[in-house]
Amino acid sequence: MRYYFRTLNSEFTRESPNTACAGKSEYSYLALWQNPYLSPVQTMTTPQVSPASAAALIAKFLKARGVSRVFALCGGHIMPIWMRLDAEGIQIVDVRDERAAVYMAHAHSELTGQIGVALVTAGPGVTNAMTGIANAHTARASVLILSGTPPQAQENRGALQDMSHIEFVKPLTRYARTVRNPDLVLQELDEAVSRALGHGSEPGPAYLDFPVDTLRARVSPAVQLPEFFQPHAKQKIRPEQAAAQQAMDILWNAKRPLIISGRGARGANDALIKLLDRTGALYLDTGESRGLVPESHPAVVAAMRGSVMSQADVVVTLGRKLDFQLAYGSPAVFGDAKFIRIADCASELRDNRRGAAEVFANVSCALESILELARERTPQTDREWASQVRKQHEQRADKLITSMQQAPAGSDGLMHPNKLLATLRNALPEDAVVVADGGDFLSFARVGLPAATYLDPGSLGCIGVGTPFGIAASLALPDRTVVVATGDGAFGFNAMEIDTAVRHKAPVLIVVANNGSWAIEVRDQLETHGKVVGTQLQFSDHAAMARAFGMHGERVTKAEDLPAAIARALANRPALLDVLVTPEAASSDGKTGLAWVPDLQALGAWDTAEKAWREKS
Ligand SMILES: Cc1ncc(C[n+]2csc(CCOP(=O)(O)OP(=O)(O)O)c2C)c(N)n1
Ligand SMILES: [Mg+2]
Repeated sequence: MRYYFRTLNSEFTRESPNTACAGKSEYSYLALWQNPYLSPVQTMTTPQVSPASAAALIAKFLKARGVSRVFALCGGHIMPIWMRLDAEGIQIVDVRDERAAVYMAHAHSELTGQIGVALVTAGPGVTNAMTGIANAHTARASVLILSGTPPQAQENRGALQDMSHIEFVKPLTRYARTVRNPDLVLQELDEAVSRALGHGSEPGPAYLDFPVDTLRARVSPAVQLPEFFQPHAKQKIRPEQAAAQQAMDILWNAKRPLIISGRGARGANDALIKLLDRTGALYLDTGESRGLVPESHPAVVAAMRGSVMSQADVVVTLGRKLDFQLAYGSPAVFGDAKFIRIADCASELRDNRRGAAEVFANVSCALESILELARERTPQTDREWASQVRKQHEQRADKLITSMQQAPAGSDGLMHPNKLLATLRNALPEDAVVVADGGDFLSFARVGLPAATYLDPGSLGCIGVGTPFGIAASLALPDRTVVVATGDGAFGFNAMEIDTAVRHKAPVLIVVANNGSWAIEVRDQLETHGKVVGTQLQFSDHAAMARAFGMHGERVTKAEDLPAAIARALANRPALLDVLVTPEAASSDGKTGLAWVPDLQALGAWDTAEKAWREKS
C-alpha cells in the first residue's frame, strides 16, 4: 500500500512496511507516528514482491552462495531485494551512508575470503557508494554492489533518482551491467560474483543494477538452472615448468634474496615459510598480506625495510604490485637487483618492472613447484648478511617498544600517540584484529600496533574506512577482539556509523587519537609553506558523541588513566575512547615526505635517489 501524505510544506509518499507481502494494507503511518502534519490524501495499491520475482531470485542466489549478511541503506528502488533478503533470513546491516556499506562489505570479504555484498539505492545511493567502490577497486577486494534504477518506462524521463550508473562505475569495477530482463538475472549474478572473486582475472568490485519493475517481475522457472546457484570452486593456476625452473635458478643463485608478499600471496603461508626456511631469504610483508609469516621468523626484517630493499640482489614479489610503497621497483632504490615476479593475475605480475623470471600461477602452487624443482640444491644465500640484517631489525624493533613506552608528552602536556599505542598494545590479546586509520596516527599505529590480522586505508589512501571496517570485522569475527585505531580527522568521515555499531551490537573498540587537527597536513603546511590554513580541527569530545548514540564512551586525557579506561571499554563493547594526544609528534610518514607528494617517488629520499639516477643515466 502506498500512502500519499501532505506535510506542512510538501507532499511526499511512503511505502507501507509490509508492502512486500501485503499488497493491500490498512496500515496507517498517521497512527504509527501520530504526526499531526501527516494526513493520507489518497491511497493506491502497490505491486507485490512475490517469491517468484527477480528480487526473490537475487536473495535465493545470495543465500545459495553462502551470503549471510548484506550491508545496505534502504530506498524504494531496492526495496524488493531488501524485503526478499529478509525473507531468506539474510541479515541486513543497515548503515548510515552507502560509502560505509561498501567499506563494510570490503572488510567482510578481506577477512572471510568470501564475497562481500553491499546494497545501495539508485542515484545518490550509488554516488555515495563510489569511494567505497574505488577503494575496493584499488585494493582488489571482492565486493558485489547491487542497486536499483527507475522502472524502464520512466528511464531517461527525469525519473526520481534516475542516473546512468554504469557509465561512472565502469572504470572502477570488474563488471558493471544493468539487468533489464528478469530471465537474465541469475546468470548475470553468477558472472558478477565470479568476476568479483577474480576467477580467471583480477578480483575487485562488481556492480549490477536492476530497474525496479524488473525486480518485481516474474522469472521463468525454466531459466532458473540449478547450476547457477552452485558456487564456483576456486581453481588454482599451476605454473609452467620452465618459468618455475627459471625462478628457482635465479633465487638459488642469489646472495642477498628478498621476498615481498602482497594480496595475491594470502593463503600461501605454508609454502612461503618453507621457501624462507629453505633459502634463508629475507622477508618483507606489506599491509595487504599481514600475518602470513610470524614476526618471530628469522626472515622477518620489517624494521629494516628501506635498507634491505637497496641491499637485495634478487627481489621476489609474491602477488604484490610494485606500487609507490615499493618505490615502483625502480633501480634508483633497488639498484641492480633482478626481479622474480609471481602472481595469478596480470596486474601483479609485471607492473612497473619485468621479472627476470615471471611465473603466472597461484602463489602457493608456484612456491611448491619451485621447492620441488630445487630438491637438495644448496642455495647461495649469504647467511651472514641475512642474520646481520635480522639482528638490526630486532634491535630496532626492541628500541621501538622501549621508546613507545617512554614517548614524552608534547609541550602542550598531551600524551604522545606512541604512549597510547604502547598501552593499547599491552591490553590487546595476541589474536586481536587491528584496523588503523588516519594520517600521522596511521603511520604510528601501522608500526606500533602489530597484528596478524590488519586492515588500513590501503594504497588508495582512503582515510575514513576505520569505523566501518571495524564494525564489519567485529561482526565477521565475533570471537576476536577488534580495535580501530584512528585519527580524529579520519574518524569524522564515518563517525555516524557508531550508530550502526550500537544497533547491530558490533563489539568493536574504537580508539580515537584526538590531536585536534589533520596533523600530518598541518606539519606539511608548516614545513613546506610556513602557514597553517584549514587543517585545524577542534578537540571535539567524540566520547560524548558515542554516548549520545548509546555507546560506551570515555574521554581520556592522562596517560595514567588509560589502562583502566581501555579495560572498561574492552568489557563494554561497542565502545569508544577519545584519547587526547599531542599534535606535535611527527610520524615517519610525515618525516619521509609522503604528505608533500614528491614528483618522482612517494618518499623524499627515494625521490632524491630517483632524480640522481635519472640524471646519471
Ligand atoms: C578521503 C581522504 N581525504 C583526505 C585525505 C588526505 N589526508 C591524508 S592523511 C590526512 C590527515 C588525517 O588526519 P587524522 O585522521 O586526524 O590523523 P593525524 O594526522 O591527525 O594523526 C588527510 C586529510 C585522504 N588521504 N583521504
Ligand atoms: Mg588528527
